[in-house]
Amino acid sequence: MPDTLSAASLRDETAAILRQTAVAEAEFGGGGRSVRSPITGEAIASVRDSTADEAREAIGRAHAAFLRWRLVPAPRRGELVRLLGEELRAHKELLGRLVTIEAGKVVSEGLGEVQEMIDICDFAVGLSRQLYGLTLPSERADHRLQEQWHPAGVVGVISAFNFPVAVWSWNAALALVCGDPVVWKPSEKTPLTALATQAIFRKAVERFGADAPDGLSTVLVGDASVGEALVDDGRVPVVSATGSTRMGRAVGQCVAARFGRAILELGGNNASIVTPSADLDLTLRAVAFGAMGTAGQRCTTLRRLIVHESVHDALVAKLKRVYETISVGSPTQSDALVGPLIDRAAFEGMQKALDAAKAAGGTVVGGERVDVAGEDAFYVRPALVTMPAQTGPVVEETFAPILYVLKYRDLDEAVALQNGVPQGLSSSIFATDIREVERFLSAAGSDCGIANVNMGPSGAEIGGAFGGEKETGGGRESGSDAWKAYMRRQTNAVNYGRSLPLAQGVRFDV
Ligand code: UN1
Repeated sequence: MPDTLSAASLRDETAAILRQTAVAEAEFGGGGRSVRSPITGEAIASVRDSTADEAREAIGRAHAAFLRWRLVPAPRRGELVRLLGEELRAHKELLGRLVTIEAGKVVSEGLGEVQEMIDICDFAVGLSRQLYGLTLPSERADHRLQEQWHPAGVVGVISAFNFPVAVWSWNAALALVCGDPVVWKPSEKTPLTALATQAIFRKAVERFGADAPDGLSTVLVGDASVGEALVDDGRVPVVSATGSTRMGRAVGQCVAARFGRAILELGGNNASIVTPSADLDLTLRAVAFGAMGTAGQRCTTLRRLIVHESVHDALVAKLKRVYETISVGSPTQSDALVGPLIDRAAFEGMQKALDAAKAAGGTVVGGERVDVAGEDAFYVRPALVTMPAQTGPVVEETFAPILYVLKYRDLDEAVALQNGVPQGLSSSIFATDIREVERFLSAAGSDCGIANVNMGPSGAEIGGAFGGEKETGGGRESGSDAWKAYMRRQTNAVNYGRSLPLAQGVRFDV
């Protein structure tokens, strides 16, 4: 392994970043959980796990914070989020670098993740003056109907390694302006970026002043027992969970059993349809980013390419060349476009899926391990797999850079293939024929929460609602009116007259 990739330098750099963001020394050294950088696979810090009891105490503090924070005017709450956005701007390079070190993202994606946090803060600041309800006509004389949105309570956030900080910010920025404290359990694989984010949040709180109660934001590093404490606690009315469908099914059922609200953002098995009218050069570039960006480790990664038979062979030939030449390497040591997989399990999962694809008649290009930094780092050449049918691993989400290519004859068949998997997060069509585009976007088209045109399924902006249907869980986060999930709706009927007419003409004269 070259010296420049040694863990010592990554460990030193990590410690320097954490100190500069004012994370206490004790928080990242001497704990029982060792944190590894996927860049080299070696330990860069060790953190202490919270216990389930500590989690319950933290929820108690967050609930006490809620009782005060809900009374702070929403635009003033927005001021805290504005300051958070400012602190994130000031720390963009440092936090982006830490995302690269801890999650293995290439440099521009590490920075892009922090930009996404800044964007949602800006969005939430504006939102803090727009948490509006409706006024509705009443059927009764001298009556008025209205709805108001009130803070819901503590929001639990469970996030995954692949967007180690942005997903927290989608939830936290909205929750905070909505009047809700946040208790966050980050992925066990990426606690350091969470600790740094929390330290950055503390800076915003210090500048904000005394009306920010303690316990507005808490990070709980720990295993499933910490997640369970969040999920089971009646003082946490909203739980937002990002991760596998298996995890989400368990979380959703527990939260539902106590009549809490779960916002679930689970697996994706996203497809793009390439039609005969597609601009193939643009398609090629979009497919490359969609399928290989973030080393295939986005929920929105392009995993299935459904190509019209008239353009299939030409596009596959071009794609093969891109797959054979795409740069795979260390995100800190090169300007490679594809960084490492998160760990050995991810690599093994990828190999298993490729074996299953071959057994189902698939032809595989790529997929082999690339030695960049020794045996504890898992770099792979992305895999392009032409499949005879949508069977076997094609209907599952494998969190790795595998793109399955399928052939179709008419658009109905393509849409049926696109919709023919259990997941329903994101999708796209490449077409310049407006009829085909509109059919894809119609009620009989894509069944996903996101449906794009002439771009891949990944890389969403924060302004739209983010999430998907079916096994993706149905939750919506980020933009549009996703904020409503963080508040409780109250309908008010107000009688300003002297008589008491009853609705529906009911009479009850005493
Ligand atoms: C995820 O992979 O969990 O749309 C979220 C995108 C990003 C978010 C992905 N803005 O690809």
